[in-house]
Amino acid sequence: MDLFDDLPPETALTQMAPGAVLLHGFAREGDAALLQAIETVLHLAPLRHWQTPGGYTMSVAMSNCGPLGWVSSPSGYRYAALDPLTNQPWPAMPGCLLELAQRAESQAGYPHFAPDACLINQYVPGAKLSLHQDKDELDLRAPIVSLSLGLPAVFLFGTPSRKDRPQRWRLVHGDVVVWGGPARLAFHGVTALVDGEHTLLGRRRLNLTFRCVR
Ligand code: MD3
Ligand code: FE
Repeated sequence: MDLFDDLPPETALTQMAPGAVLLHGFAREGDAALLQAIETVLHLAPLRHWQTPGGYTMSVAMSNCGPLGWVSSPSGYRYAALDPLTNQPWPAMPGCLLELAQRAESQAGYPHFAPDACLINQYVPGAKLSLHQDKDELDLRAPIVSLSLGLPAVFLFGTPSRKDRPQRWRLVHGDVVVWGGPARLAFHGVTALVDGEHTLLGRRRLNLTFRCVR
């Protein structure tokens, strides 16, 4: 049996590196419903700019849904069950988002997993994310699924060594990437968002990452 047997014909798939699979336009269909679900979450847990332990304010605005959320403060990063802004639990992960993440995972050839955190990143023109690793999740065997919506971004994708020069990939509206196996600890980042206008999202990009934290 071939991994690609049950793909709908319109799903193009690129292996970016061992363990990293790009599903081109996987979420384009139904994008308006996904966006509506995201906006409902953001109404309850507004986007905010975290302070970093290094004393900077991040240019990317962030929020979360699901049982755990990623939070940052001058004293460090962590996953937390309560939103420090509202002191309330993070909003539940909408069913359409969870289903999308799980479908993407099986399309990419990974077994099922149950993400307990979904980070929501918003980029406006000029916002960027410096090269980093995501390694605060307990089970590093579980892949991370990422969903890109809105303006295109240049994604930097390196190796587990910071010294290696990263590859550059353009991620566009509806792209979904599954990062697991040897790609899970790769250094990665996003270059400064170029201004533009997206028909559905306007002058911004949203990126959601689904993770197994505990
Ligand atoms: C590769 N977000 O939230 S998504 C992040 O576009 C983050 O907002 C970026 O990096 C964004 O931590 C990139 C793609 C991504 C996410 C996590 C990864 C790629 C990854 C973890 C390991 C390897
Ligand atoms: Fe990351």
